[in-house]
Amino acid sequence: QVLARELGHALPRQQLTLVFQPVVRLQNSRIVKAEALLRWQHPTLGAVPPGEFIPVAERSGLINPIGSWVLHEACRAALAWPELTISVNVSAVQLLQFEFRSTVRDALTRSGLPASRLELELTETAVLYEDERAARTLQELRDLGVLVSIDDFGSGYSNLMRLRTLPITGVKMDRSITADLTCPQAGQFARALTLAVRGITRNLGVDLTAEGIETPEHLRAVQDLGCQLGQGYGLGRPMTARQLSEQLAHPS
Ligand code: G
Ligand code: G
Ligand code: MN
Ligand code: NA
Repeated sequence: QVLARELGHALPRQQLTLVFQPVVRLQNSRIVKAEALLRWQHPTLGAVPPGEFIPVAERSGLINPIGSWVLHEACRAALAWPELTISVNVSAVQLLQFEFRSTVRDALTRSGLPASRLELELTETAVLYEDERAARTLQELRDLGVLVSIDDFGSGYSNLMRLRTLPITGVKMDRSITADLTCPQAGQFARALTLAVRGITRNLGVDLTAEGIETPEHLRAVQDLGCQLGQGYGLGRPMTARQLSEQLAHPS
């Protein structure tokens, strides 16, 4: 309740900010995308993790104004990085909202960002449940020209057939699978799963991103399994827009 009340003031009081985490092409270590991640700094509660306040925002409906702000801010920030695609997380509540498509169109028009440089990340559960409606909504978004990826794939009830029927442009494999790759017990299954998803995404002509790359061993494993893109603390932490600009100017 405290969170819900305080979250209602977060936007007008300018307590929300975005950080950006690089997504890297594994072949050449180049940054090709940045994922926008929301942060809430409250004067007395401190930094509230998104894992805590996003569900509150979803239940209260605040996710819609907040999500709209995120889209506008992310598109605006992306203007500074002409070579990058900007990825924005979208929750099921937003996706199923009637105005969502016009919110996206608005963010593009007002920022001037080309639609092809915006990627929306939808979690599996958001798009895999409400079949017909979700597929139609996704197609409408694709018609705007934006990219659409399934986020956290492999963390829930993954449906491989849905990958074929949904109009998506990418799959982001959940970090739990990357973590399993270097585990003695779980490793074998995780490798088989990664190869299967790699085969399917290649067949569909969509991107595959391995999430949660934390160690050189993770990096090696996902490269060996043919993942094109990678993301994780080992490749780049979430950072401010200024820090990302610096990193792009001076790749280390
Ligand atoms: O940044 P962090 O790892 O703490 O994020 C935790 C969760 O919050 C992740 O599932 C992430 O996708 C989600 N998240 C972060 N930023 C946003 C946002 O702007 N909108 C939505 N809907 N979810 C977000
Ligand atoms: O659900 P989604 O994939 O959007 O969640 C993104 C969240 O994952 C971000 O909050 C980000 O901070 C976190 N994250 C990014 N890279 C790593 C990583 O290598 N390890 C862990 N544990 N979390 C990560
Ligand atoms: Mn994400
Ligand atoms: Na994810």
